[in-house]
Amino acid sequence: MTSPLDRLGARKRAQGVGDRLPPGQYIPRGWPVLHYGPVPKWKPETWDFKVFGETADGELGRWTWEEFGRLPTTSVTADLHCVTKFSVLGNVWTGVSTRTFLEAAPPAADVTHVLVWAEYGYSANLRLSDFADEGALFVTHRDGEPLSPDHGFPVRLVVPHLYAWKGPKWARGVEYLTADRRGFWEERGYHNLADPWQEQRYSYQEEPGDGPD
Ligand SMILES: Nc1nc2c(c(=O)[nH]1)N[C@H]1C(S)=C(S)[C@@H](COP(=O)(O)O)O[C@H]1N2
Ligand SMILES: [Mo]
Repeated sequence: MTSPLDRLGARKRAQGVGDRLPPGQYIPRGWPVLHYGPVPKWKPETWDFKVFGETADGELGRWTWEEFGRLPTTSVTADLHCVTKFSVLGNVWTGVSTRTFLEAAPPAADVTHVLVWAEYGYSANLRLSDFADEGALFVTHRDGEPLSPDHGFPVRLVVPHLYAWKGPKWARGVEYLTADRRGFWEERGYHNLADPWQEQRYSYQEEPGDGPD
């Protein structure tokens, strides 16, 4: 007799994803749209991207849309894991590396965390090391196509090694912090760290030291 777990393993192998799907995740049809609140209207004349908070020189980093468009871009192939359990595999993300902003507007020496801010006050907090991960990009394109408005046009953060709520759509800036501060979903019961391989879904699973009180 095959157990339900064996059958699950067989199905994943049949889909050719093997060990690539984190525990509890499934592959949906297409690319679902998921967010809280309305899709913001994009106004290129007033749009800007800011790096603020505890910068090394105390100055603000600011890019207009035109200036943002002149930043170097890079591509990363990665999977997207939503805490509601869908995973969209093999996306080719193109955008500006978080490291580009860390170099252009460096954080002060005692910065440990960042809050990434988006339209309407959405935010997600990240450890500086997670934010600086090689795969983390402020994404403008997926599979060579510009993001659609509901997927975050013009710019969203993607942090492939964490659950997708850590990647704000319609991103507008980064705040450098010298102490951790919970973002939008982290204040509403989601795990502070969000590693899908450890199934860090909810704040009640946090261990001492995983997050601020
Ligand atoms: N601004 C904003 N970004 C957001 C969210 C949100 O509510 N607002 N939801 C997050 C969550 S929970 C997920 S799973 C992904 C979904 O991205 P998608 O709609 O492109 O699949 O966006 C993330 N980014
Ligand atoms: Mo999500």
